[in-house]
Amino acid sequence: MKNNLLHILLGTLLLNVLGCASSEQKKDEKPAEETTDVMDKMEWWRDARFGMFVHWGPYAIPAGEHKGVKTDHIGEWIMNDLHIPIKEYEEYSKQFNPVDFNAEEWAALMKEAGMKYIVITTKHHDGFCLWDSKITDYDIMDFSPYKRDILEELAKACKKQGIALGFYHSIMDWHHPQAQAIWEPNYNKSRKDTLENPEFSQYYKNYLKPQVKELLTKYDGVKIIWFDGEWIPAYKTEMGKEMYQFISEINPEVIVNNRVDKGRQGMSGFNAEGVFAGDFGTPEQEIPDTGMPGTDWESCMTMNDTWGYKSFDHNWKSDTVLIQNLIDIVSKGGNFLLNVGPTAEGKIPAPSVERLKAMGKWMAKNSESIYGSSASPLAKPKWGRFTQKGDKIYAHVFNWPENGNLQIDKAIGDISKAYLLADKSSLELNTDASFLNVSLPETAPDGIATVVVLEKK
Ligand code: FHN
Repeated sequence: MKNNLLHILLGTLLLNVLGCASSEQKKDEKPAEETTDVMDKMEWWRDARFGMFVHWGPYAIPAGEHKGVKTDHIGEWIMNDLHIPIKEYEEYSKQFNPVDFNAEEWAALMKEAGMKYIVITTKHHDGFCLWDSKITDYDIMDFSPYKRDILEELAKACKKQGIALGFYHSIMDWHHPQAQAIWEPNYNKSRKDTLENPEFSQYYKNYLKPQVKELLTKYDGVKIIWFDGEWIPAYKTEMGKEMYQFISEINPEVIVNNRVDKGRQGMSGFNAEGVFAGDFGTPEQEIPDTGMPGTDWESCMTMNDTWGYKSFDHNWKSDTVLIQNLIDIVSKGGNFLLNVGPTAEGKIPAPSVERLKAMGKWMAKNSESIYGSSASPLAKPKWGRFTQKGDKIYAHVFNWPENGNLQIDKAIGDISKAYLLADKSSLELNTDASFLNVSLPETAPDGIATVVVLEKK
């Protein structure tokens, strides 16, 4: 994040106090100068702006329905929500055989959509691992009939397409006996009645950390570790700070989200007051109204209402909403991590593919206003959003003015020329007492978002 110098200083302080280092994120801090290597690791991520989130595991088999009961919650939570005992859920894991999975197709689709990175669930809360883990047999190689390392295939395909590789990893684990909480099926009830599994620290030390190390060392080019499930009471802030430091020692270039620690404030995803580890904030299913100046952040969002595949969730967001969400997020200085939930066979659902292709079509003409762009210098106009890069300000027009006159706040400063990004056709400019006015064509060349480039003098 941008206020990293301060973070490094605070991190060093923490190192002394806690015996561990941490790059942390604190709300409302002012950006500091960017001068160290630790900051540089964020550069590519800030330029990228758009990535794919993938939630995939055995929960794609029930696809939201178990023994005739449909869950009204998100698909990947079915084990917990419908109280499926471990042995019964394992039957799904034993059947998980995604014969149609094609890493090259996924990577090509990401590229076509204009996405620059992927974050895939290596293990979600159900505990099933999508790679050949040496630390457990509850994985795709040893437990399922598939016998192919999904992460390895994706790592290769993404490298070929220039897509950066990121791994989601759940701290909470409903399958591991030392991690389960008291409310979960199969919890050893003879233990003390507590919300915290008394053996959690062993799981942390002997399972969670070794798995993270395995993920970071087994695959080529891992750029992001994206934690989740950090809210469980047994996971402590000291563990989060130690985990952050552990990762930095293995590879200081790896970017870690703020859910490695305990600071996340609900769905807004930013850190509460205090000193917490993590390189960026993670608003979930929402876009902060005014962004978060001086802080790196990424909104993660579903295309329908579930992360993991649910056969009966058809509540898809439109192309317009998704494209405008991407622009809105970039105009506030954030990244967009857009989710797909592949089927049990390994296919990205057709409605997701259609939407990604539509986003790709828009990006093919307009990505200059997205990649490497930063937050708008001006407040949100009624007609759309601004982004900026170098001496250019990009006006994204969502609502085409009926009189063909785009009014821009004069606070924008001196503008020498204006043109449409998609075809470079130039636009007339004039200034009156209140506004800079740009004369637009009668009808919007792009009904979702037409980009007008405004070049500063
Ligand atoms: O419980 C998870 C949920 O299943 C999903 O993975 C999302 C993605 O950010 N995170 C959690 C809730 O915060």
